[in-house]
Amino acid sequence: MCSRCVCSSQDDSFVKNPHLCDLKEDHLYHLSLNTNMDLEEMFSDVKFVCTGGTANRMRSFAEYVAQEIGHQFPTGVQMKNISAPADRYSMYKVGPVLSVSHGMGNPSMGILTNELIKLMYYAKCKDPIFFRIGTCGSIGHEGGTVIISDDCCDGFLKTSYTIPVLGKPFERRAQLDQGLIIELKDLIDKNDNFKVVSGTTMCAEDFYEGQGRLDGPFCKFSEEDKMQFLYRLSGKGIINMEMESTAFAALTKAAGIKASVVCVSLINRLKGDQVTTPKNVLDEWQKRPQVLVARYIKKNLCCS
Ligand code: R2B
Repeated sequence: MCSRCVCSSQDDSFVKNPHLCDLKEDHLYHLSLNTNMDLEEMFSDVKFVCTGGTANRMRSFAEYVAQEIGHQFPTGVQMKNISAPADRYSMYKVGPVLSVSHGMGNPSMGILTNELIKLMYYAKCKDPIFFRIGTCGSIGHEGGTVIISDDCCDGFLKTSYTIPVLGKPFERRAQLDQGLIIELKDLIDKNDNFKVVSGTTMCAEDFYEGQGRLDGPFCKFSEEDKMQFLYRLSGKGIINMEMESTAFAALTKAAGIKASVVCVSLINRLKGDQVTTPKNVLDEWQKRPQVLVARYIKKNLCCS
């Protein structure tokens, strides 16, 4: 049996792949980490894994969380992008918090989530909680509204994540932790300068036609078709659209890891397609999901 053996995979193991035993070493290539490193020493204290679209946002989240939890880096040590050599994702570690960029779309999110799950396994992390702190378009809520996904579906409105595997569709249920949603909602403060709502999230495979936008280079449907579609979604309890939730929810669920998706709406899609809000306002809005998730981390730090 190798030191990382998962042949005897207990049900509570994050990974469920006996082939991993055949690897002499495992390279988490996109994170620039491998099992020749002491991953346990480097990461076993991680309790919260926060992912978000862009490298800059996740760097500022790491700085913000450091402030919020009062994390001091040892003298002479600076927060650094651990995954910089791979030049794909950015990853920062602030005590028990990992802040990682996931790029855009399910394929990018899927690669990252697979490697993060293996990292949790190799590092022997205990009960980590994953968050996606993102942006989205909402259906019926104004820009700046924070949306907690209580379920997610794909563009065919199936509550699963389906990818072709060996030439055939392979489907996994995309499910988010319901308890975590309640805990996050409990952290809403009446003095917050933003609204928080929850509902189902549609995860599109595309930003333009895939989200019923009329402003892409190609479009074969009318404004009326688009509005009918948006109202159909709304009738099914779908309140926002983004592009990463199903991969994130399905893979974390398969690993037995609690996960939540908290996004800020950049636009009410019932009113248009283009995001025209000034950058400084968008920047302030993007901090809102971070505020809620940092509050959760702070509250649960002591008992984690
Ligand atoms: C929301 O914003 C990005 C597209 O602009 C994408 O990552 C998403 O899900």
